[in-house]
Amino acid sequence: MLCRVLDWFNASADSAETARRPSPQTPPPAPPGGAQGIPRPAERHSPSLNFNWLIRSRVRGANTASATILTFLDSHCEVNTDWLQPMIQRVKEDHTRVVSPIIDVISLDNFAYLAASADLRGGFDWSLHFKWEQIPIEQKMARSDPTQPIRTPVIAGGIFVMDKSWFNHLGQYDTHMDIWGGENFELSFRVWMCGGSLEILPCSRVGHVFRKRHPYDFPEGNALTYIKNTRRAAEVWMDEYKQYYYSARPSAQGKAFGSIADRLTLRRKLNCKPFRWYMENVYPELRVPEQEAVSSVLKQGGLCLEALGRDSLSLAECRGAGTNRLQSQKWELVEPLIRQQDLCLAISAFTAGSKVKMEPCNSKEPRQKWKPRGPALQHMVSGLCLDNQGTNGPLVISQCRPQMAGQSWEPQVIA
Ligand SMILES: [Mn+2]
Repeated sequence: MLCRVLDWFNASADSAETARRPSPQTPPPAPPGGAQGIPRPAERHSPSLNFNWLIRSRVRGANTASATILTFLDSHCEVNTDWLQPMIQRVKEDHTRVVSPIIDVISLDNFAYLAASADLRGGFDWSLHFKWEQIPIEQKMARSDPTQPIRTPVIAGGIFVMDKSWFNHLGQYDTHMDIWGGENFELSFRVWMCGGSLEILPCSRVGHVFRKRHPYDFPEGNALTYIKNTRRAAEVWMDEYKQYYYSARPSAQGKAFGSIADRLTLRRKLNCKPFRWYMENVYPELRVPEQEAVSSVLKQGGLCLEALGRDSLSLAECRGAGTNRLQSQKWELVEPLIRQQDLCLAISAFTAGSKVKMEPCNSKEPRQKWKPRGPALQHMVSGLCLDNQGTNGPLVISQCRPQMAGQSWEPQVIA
């Protein structure tokens, strides 16, 4: 069954659509389209006259729909067997859920249907670029049943099921956004922060034709549209975190984005939570870019961790005080790195007992990634903890036992 509703809107939308060549494991973002089961508006809208026709057409479709649950789809998709019931069921149980199917890949070249991976969710980086990502390992381990819904920080685009009164209550769409792009962020932030939730339901599968090209390969006009739309999402919803969006996308600064007064009013009226809440509860995996470095000493017993060259890490008498602290005892904990000037704490191998040394910092290097675990410092990939072995012998990583003195590192900020 082809979902061919409002497809003349989308015929033009497609020329501006996101599009990497997808592999079945990592399908690219699905841009938006029309709403299903909705009569076509009587008059045709010319894109040159109505720049926001796509988003507006979705709102018009939603207003016209007589059902209590709305299903939004792109025109260039094909639904799979029994795709709709599982999503409707989830919304019936809780009307604040916004439910998306797994989006399979329909080949652009031959319309072949390729199953997408069933353990991906929607994520993004600070430039508000959508990406599919693996479910965090803890959530993956907690899944006892592959049919369980997958909580997702954002939805890919315009394919979802939502209660109509909830859609209206939450303010439909930001109709001052142009054409398409970025509205999935605005909707996703709004749903989470204003009391709802977003999920991908593995029992439901919808195929989608992804385009080959990336939106930023397109002429400037499309990039500007994307900037305007994401800027509106950032300005209305991201609070102080919008600074990271502007750092990641400096070209957005100073670009016009229209008035957001009505959306800010909506946010106040709905009493939505701050973006900090979203960061802490919905998407803690999104790392805040390098925080301002704070120098600390790492204390164990009465001694301080000291680095004298790359291969000489040891505990030594704490020397100096405040800003006069010995340079070799000053550390900056900027997750995931533990750094001293340009060198970072790194393991030499991933097995217990491996020595720890200093090497030039590289936040992408798995051997350099650490996180606090109680008083201990845990190497993120091996799961082992920084250990002095209680003998002030060479520093190694060993099985985490944070209560052991040799694994207790108390960072003390240097005033
Ligand atoms: Mn699409």
